[in-house]
Amino acid sequence: MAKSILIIGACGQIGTELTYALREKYSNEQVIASDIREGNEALMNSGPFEILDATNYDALEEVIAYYEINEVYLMAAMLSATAEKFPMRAWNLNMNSLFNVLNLAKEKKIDKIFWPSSIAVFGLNTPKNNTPQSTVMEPSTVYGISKQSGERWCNYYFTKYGVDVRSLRYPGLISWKTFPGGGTTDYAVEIYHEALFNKQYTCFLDKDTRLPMMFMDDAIRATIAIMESKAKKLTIRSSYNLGAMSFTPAEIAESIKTHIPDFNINFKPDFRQEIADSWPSSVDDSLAQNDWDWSPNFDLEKTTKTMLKNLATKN
Ligand code: AKB
Repeated sequence: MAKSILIIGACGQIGTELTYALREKYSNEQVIASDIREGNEALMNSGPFEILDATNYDALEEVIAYYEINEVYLMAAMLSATAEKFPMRAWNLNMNSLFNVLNLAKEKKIDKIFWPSSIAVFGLNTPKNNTPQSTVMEPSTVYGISKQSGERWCNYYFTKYGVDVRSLRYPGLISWKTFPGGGTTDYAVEIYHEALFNKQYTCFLDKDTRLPMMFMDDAIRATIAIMESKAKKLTIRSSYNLGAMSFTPAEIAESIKTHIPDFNINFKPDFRQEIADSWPSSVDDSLAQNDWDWSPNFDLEKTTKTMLKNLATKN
């Protein structure tokens, strides 16, 4: 049977670029985009789209049957900063959507699932530098708790029911096509927009807050790579650590200043500082490197150059 892919949360920061990438790789008709609301014009015009609430099992089952879907990428989630404001809504969205997809796979209505986890699964007692794949995990945010629980459920469904679920612990993701929404690492996208158009940015994290980050092209490449890996190569069915670069707000500002010398940054940490302080500074992704040959293409310098160039021509 030809591959038929459903992307849930296709209008978000990752979903948008994943939809474009998968449509390019396969065909527009083979990749069904879905979200709770419509996305930008380019996405809406690039292939089939369904309004879909992933917490509604029946609606999800209907779309899967109609398009004869065999692979699902579940990208809908409430991110760390917003989830702190709406804990129960975040828990319901992040967990129920995952259970719906896992149960559809358990009932053999789909063959393969991608579900994103995050560096938010770690907490204050986790080793901060080069954080191992398996270590202390005591997340202190609603989002982190939902991602850690989700990882355990993914592993459980794989072990008990043979569900082919694959997952990555994304670091902060930097992109120019779509804004992130409600995350703690969003500053690393905002800063490029503000530097380019206002030459001034007030950062909501402190200047020395070092976090793992990744350019979106690398994240999309990793996502497709793990989905295309042979099942027998995958030794982790909870979620893989995934790394590319780590930097502080002061360092990204310096990198921007090499292109925009009169850019000025100041720092006014808010409630997101506490979230960032509980996360790793860098992660050890050697299992991803060994199991499915992961290696990133973008460092901070290349990210800055690409972001500024594309934002300048886009607007
Ligand atoms: C967030 O900041 O909440 C996300 C993440 C690191 O998972 N970008």
